Amino acid sequence: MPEILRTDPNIIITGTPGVGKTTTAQELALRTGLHHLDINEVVKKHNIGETSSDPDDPNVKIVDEDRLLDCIENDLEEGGQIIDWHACDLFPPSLIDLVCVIRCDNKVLYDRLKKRGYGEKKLQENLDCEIMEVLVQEAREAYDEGMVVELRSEKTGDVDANVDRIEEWVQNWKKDHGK
Ligand code: DAT
Repeated sequence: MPEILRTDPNIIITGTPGVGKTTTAQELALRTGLHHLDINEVVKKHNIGETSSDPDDPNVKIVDEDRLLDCIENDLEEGGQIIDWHACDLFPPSLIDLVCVIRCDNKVLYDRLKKRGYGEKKLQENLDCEIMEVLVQEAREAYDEGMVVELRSEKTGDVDANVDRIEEWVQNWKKDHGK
């Protein structure tokens, strides 16, 4: 196995819009000191994607993936990035250490997306995405089985419990890699 030079791991937090990626990533960043790399913000900052014209939908739709990777490659090589995005298979596996797919019950997700002001069509598309386990499959196809974990985020306490788990994993990763 090639030696890993980064001193902190790179973690992907992915899942259907509304499942709780950003909430989890922000809390994890606070607790671990790792950097919350919000890909929506990167895309907007570098103007490398199409954003929705709907002000209630902060998610970026179509992204120039090559340019995105150019923008974040140095950060990934340095390590310690918590990548927050609703897609995951574009990030090179050699630069990724853990993939967390956040999951949410569809009734709960419906209420969250409704609160965000999503219209019926967009709401249904996202609920279908969650039911069909699109992100779980994408993650399992792109990364080694042992790197992918599913975490449910439905109740308030779930965020803390999930972050506890990932924080412990980060500590173990550092020990295992002599960091
Ligand atoms: P995402 O980044 O996946 O789009 P988010 O972190 O913005 O999702 O969360 C969507 C909404 O749901 C937001 O109002 C916070 C809330 N939320 C997320 N996880 C939760 C949980 N485990 N319990 C209660 N509310 C949660």
